[in-house]
Amino acid sequence: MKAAVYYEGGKPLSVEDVELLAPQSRELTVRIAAAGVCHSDLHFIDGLVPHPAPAVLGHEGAGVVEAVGEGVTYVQPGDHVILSFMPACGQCAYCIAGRPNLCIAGGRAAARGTLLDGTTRLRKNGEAVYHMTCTACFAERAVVPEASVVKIREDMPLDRAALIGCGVMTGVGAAINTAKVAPGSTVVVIGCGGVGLNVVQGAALAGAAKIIAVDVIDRKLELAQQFGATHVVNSAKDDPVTAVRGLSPGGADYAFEVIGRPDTIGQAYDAVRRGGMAVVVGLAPPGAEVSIPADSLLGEKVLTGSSYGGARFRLDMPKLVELYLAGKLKLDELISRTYPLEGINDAFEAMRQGQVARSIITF
Ligand code: PAD
Ligand code: ZN
Repeated sequence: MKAAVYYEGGKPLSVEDVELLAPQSRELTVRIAAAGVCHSDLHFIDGLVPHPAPAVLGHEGAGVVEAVGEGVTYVQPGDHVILSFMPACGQCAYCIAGRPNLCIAGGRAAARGTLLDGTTRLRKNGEAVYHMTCTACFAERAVVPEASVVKIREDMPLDRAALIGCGVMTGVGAAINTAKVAPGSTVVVIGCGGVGLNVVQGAALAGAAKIIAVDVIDRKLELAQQFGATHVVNSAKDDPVTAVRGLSPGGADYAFEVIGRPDTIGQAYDAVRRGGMAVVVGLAPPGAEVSIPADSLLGEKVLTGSSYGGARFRLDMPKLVELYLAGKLKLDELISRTYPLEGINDAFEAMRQGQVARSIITF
């Protein structure tokens, strides 16, 4: 089958034939319908974050179950699924506590680039090829753990469903699950790309009164207004913290950093009021550090991260499908461009240049 293979950071992906083995116990094969292009993949491609290599990247996907391995009970061939990039084991303390986004076994598999059993189903010339986050969906097919799929309604378009697999769940979930944005509150979102736009729409869904979008590209700010932003700040021109304090004296109730940079994490923290909450969604490179004025902590500010929107996948993703089908969640507006797999490096270049909200690869 055709897949986009990552060989090393700093080099483009290589679209070539790789071999996909049959699913083993508690695994299944998904025929990928569409895969979203997320900045987390780009961090690996640009060499900012390491990944075992060679590997098939892609973690925002949806498709149709084609075959199931022994012991699979949750789905059968023909079922439509969204891939979850955290294969929650269901047995560790985090899973039991209702925080499967922090699953120990899933996190370990992702770090190794293997499936849950520590091995891979991808081969090139007989040699192992790694799977990003057990999903590896920049490929015509993927073998994934049963724990990596969320079954959805068959009338949900699969290209829209793919976006829920990362950007939408991460962004909307950061607002609704992690911050629990309260109706009437003031929210700042710094970085309005594919994920940040979903923080904006998550805050709007939660009933925020003021949503201040911050980006360095005017086109992103226009998009943010489409997704529910009430005010915009181009931080290449204006200091965002001063602008937020002008719009919301004392600071915002919540601020989200959706880029992955220490300086913008600092802006998010500075933009919230005493007792407010700053939420980091962006993935910073290993070793990056942020510092905050220690005395500000006595103002009871909260600085936290949000991983995968604090989601409980099989509960939250079908709800996002329902919201879309009810006309209450914007997904069509997110898809700026559609590329074939062969165009995947162009899709990442468009992301680097800030030209798109989201691009999808369709098969
Ligand atoms: P994207 O490239 O679509 O969006 C990034 C946005 O940030 C763009 O609109 C940029 O113009 C804007 N930007 C860049 N620099 C600045 C700056 N200095 N000030 C203001 N705006 C700026 O990326 P994305 O939305 O796909 O991903 C965003 C981050 O979220 C990225 O770090 C990714 O790895 C991370 C992520 N985290 C999770 C999670 O579970 N926490 C999941 C998915 C993605
Ligand atoms: Zn992602």
